Amino acid sequence: MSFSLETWASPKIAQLQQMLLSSFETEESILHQACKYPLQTGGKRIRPLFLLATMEALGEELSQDAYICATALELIHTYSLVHDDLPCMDDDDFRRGKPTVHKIYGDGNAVLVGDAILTKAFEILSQCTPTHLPALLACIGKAAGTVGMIGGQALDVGLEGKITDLEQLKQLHSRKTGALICAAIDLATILCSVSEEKQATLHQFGQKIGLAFQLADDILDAEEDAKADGPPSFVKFLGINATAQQAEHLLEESLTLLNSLENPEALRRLALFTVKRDH
Ligand code: GRG
Repeated sequence: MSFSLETWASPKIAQLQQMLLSSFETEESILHQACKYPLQTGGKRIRPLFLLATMEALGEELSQDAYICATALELIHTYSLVHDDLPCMDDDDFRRGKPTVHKIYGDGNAVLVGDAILTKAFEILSQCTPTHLPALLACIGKAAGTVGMIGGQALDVGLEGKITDLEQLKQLHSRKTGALICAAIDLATILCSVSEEKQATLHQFGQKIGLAFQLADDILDAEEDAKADGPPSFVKFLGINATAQQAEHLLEESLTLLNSLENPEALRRLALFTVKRDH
């Protein structure tokens, strides 16, 4: 029987959704309602799915710890979107076709919502079994922090100066977008206690597919990004065809890194989706 990514992913997304929302259901309040809003507007859940697919590729059961880490990652991704949409950052009125958090609750409250969702990620992580907890915390903190997502965003807003070459652009996106995707793979290798060699190979996979995700994103946003006053993007630096070629190349390289894994079908299909997606 042929493998369907949708059939594979949908029960996992349902379980994740329940965990994402239950963290804000301990009491009824407008703050909790506002925190649940960006968790209820859809989203591909690609980071959690990468984590779960990597565990499966390594031949491991999807444990409660796996779902806890997957939930924490999605919470961090969600907070970054809430803050990124604010008028002081990207100033977006809509995300996933729905009004952004600040459009509904106001700018200050959207800052609080982002902060609360980020903080919840670490509260939830604390429920992991203690064995791997220090390594899991270090991994997720680093990926979300100054040498990861926030560092990438700082480069994007020009804090360190203008992005003038392709290497700088790669660094920006490897941090801003790639780091959290790579963390999904790294977290799975920590949970599965794999050898250093396997960890390094899968980390390389994560770096390549994380960057490929951004190249695909730039192609999807090509019209917007190509504008002279648009954000620094691969399409702007390379043109659309070369960007697509680079994405394809990264995909091929990343797929070869999965060859020795026990059960890599879902991970392979997720990598393909990352580059070939239409949303
Ligand atoms: C504000 C701290 C802070 C960080 C913001 C990740 C980020 C840094 C901003 C998001 C803006 C953006 C559109 C980045 C490009 C790639 C990206 C992360 C797209 C959104 O991720 P998807 O496609 O979103 O996984 P869904 O909606 O599927 O969850």
